Amino acid sequence: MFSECKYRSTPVSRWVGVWLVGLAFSGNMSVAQGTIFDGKYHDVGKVRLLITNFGTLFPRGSVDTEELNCEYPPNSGEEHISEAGLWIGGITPDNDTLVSVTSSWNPFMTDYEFYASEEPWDTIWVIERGNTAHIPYWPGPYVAFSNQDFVCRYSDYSKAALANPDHKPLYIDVIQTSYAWSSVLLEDIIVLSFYVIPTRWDLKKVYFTYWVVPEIGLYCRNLDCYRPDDKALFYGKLNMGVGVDGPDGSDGQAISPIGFQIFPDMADKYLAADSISWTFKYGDNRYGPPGIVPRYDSEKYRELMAKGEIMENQADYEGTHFVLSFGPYNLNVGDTLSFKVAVVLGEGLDDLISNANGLLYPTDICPGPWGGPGPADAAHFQIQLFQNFPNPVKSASVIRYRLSDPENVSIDIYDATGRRIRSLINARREPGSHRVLIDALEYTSGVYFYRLRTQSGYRETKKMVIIK
Ligand SMILES: [Ca+2]
Ligand SMILES: [Ca+2]
Ligand SMILES: [Ca+2]
Repeated sequence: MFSECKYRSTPVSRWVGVWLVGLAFSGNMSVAQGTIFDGKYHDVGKVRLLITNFGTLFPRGSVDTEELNCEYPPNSGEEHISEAGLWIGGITPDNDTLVSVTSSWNPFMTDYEFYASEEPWDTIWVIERGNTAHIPYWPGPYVAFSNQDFVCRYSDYSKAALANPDHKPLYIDVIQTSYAWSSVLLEDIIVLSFYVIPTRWDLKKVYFTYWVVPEIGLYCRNLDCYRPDDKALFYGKLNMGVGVDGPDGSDGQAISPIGFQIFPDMADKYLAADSISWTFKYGDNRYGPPGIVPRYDSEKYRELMAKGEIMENQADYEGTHFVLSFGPYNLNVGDTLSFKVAVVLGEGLDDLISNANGLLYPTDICPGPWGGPGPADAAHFQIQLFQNFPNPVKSASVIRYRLSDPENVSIDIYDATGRRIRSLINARREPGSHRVLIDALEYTSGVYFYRLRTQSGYRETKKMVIIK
């Protein structure tokens, strides 16, 4: 339906406007009136990756496009992504189990659940290193972190999303930033950061999933020619699912597989892997579009949890899609949960893994998004002590807290009788998010309390349970 559009003629912002025209062709103009669909390419490193302002790595409706969604290396003509995006599931105060899905295509044209608002600025912002932007929903000036930062926002309750008759929203905002670098160290990687913000309800048992349909190989107009010979592998220590192209097929054998690493920010990076599950060929129909497979929210929610399993690697090159999930968290209004997804490529699987390994110690090469206070924290700028995760504690756990100003803070541990048994910190800290590690080896099994105290007079106590 988009064959008359010539995308190649204009750089970065080529799809603004074009997609509005496309909507008219799709007959959906009334649904999304005023919403501007935006798609831009990260193109400063070796990965040329499409980002959209509704959360997918695939352009809406443009199955006929001649553009690649993720080309690597440059000018190779090798495609790596058919589609990818988010599922976010949780339980509302009314005990509805809902999943909101970023989607870009399905045969019924009804399942879009995230859209930008109708504000004219709710497109993809492009900010280059050294530059600052004033983005209406960003707390304070946005300062670019990478050579090419993209920032956008989408919601599952925006006017266009609510126009979808099949959709019941969780009422969440997602602010998405993505980063691309031109330096040799990071040119094979794009990092996406997601800040998930509940706006109406305190949500229980919230799971987060990144879904991926890798279709890897020399690009061909007929999608079926490279669909059938890919498979998926999981690298648990790297929090990474990888799509690999088989040696056969009319698409040749791609130079690079494609890896997706998921990093929950709420937990310590080493604990995060414990909460991550992985499955491939989710749902009953392995070729169905992720927006509708599985069809119902309750089924999607089960797949979000992936039944708590880490699946075996896929044995055969027969086509694949996979999900990386983590959770659950109770996410209250006023909380922001953030996590990152790194899209990693390389000159072959060994090089890809080497690139992904670099990100396990990201502060060496990649300060900022991993190490520092998150911007969404600043959006809810208040002192707060969070429930330790995981809890109960079997081996290790993380206590996270947040400060609004630089000040002296202490966190002490008390036993069930109220006796102070340990001081975790007593030091000056900067504004933003901080973490303290709990090692269960240092405690006997039982109930404990931890108390945050600040110089400014803030006090908060929470309970944790050690079970060994
Ligand atoms: Ca839904
Ligand atoms: Ca293939
Ligand atoms: Ca192949």
